Amino acid sequence: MSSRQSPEISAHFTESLTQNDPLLADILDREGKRQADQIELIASENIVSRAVLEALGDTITNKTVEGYPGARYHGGAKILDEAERAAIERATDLFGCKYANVQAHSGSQANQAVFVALLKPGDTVMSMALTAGGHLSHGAPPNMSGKWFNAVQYGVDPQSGLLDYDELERLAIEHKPKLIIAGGSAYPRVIDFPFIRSVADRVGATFLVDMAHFAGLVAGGVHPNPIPHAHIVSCTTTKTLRGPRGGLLLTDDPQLAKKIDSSIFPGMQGSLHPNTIAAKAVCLGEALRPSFKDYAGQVVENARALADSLEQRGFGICTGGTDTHIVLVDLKPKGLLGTQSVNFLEDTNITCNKNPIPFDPPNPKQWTGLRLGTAAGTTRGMDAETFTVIGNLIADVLDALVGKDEPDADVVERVRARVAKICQNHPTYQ
Ligand code: DSN
Repeated sequence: MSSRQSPEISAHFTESLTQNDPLLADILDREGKRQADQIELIASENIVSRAVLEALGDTITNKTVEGYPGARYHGGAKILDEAERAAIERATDLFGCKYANVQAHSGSQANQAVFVALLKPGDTVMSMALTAGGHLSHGAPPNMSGKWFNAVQYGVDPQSGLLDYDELERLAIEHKPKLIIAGGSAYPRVIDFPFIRSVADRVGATFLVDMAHFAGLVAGGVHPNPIPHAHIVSCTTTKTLRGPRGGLLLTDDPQLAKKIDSSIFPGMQGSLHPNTIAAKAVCLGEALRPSFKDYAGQVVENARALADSLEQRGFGICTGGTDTHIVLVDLKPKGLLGTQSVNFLEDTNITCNKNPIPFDPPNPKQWTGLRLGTAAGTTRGMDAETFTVIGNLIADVLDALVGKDEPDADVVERVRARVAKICQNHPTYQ
């Protein structure tokens, strides 16, 4: 039987993005090229597999569904149930826990769901301060978590830069928080989960570990797993886990699992994002493969090589090194600021972000740190030797900036050419 569809309807199903929307096609094309041509050092970024991209762009995105597998509010969900069950099963296998909720649209929403599940507005939570390496959604003043809850924040030791466990214990005893959160965005060291759990038990708090940054390292077996110590673990599937943008919540406790499920839906979210759920299942499947262990180990080895190379060139390295993919570079020994350093590095196609060094002023313009991460470069196959070269290229640009408004053009040109070569030697999707 021949189709009676109008040309317009037919085009809806057949037109490419380039035909349909040249403006957006061009923007996406240029962004793809930018990613291929730049060395990506933003610690929260990674480069997903083609398989994850395929799942993200799949027609499963058309499905609207609320509820949980086997108990949906909409029909036609049986196939999507299989995808969500696969994601749940893989998450629990990978992290060795009993329950997983895979529906959170982001890491921040995963954390918000814990707040909604366990707290009332005004309750006290305790977490690492943003300026010490914590996360916005853990009670930072400009965030809902800091506006609606009484957030007490611990920091790091001024000398070592390491988490100040004495302060954490003292504040917990003084303020009796209902929730204690560990984890953050810019803390490069392993956190003492058993100690914080013991403090939480003493004051009757629930212990949440946000492992958004290091989840892939836990999955790869190169970082301690918080699951045996925390009541709840949240994370993103982005970053070191190398998956789509979205959150996970994990626990061994059936009561907490029930509360988390109701808090995500109907407490906070409506329809889930089926394509993201499918892509989460794909990335979790990838992380279960033996090769992911090699990847995770290489991420940490590369971060240590990067930190060493910068330290040898006279930059400060917060905490003296790293246990993860994160290197927090203190620019104060060079008299530089984060913003100018990021901007000139971007001119050479090296991408990173400015960051406060603990005890920096709150104004981002005065931050004196750079946060670097090795997850994306390692995905492209860059090894420790390459990251030593990258550290020296960063140092070349920044040393050329010391005492000046901009680095010498010949230094920028030379570094840009070297970056181009590294990127060509480590191709991505093309
Ligand atoms: N928290 C932000 C970061 O670490 O860059 C985004 O996930």
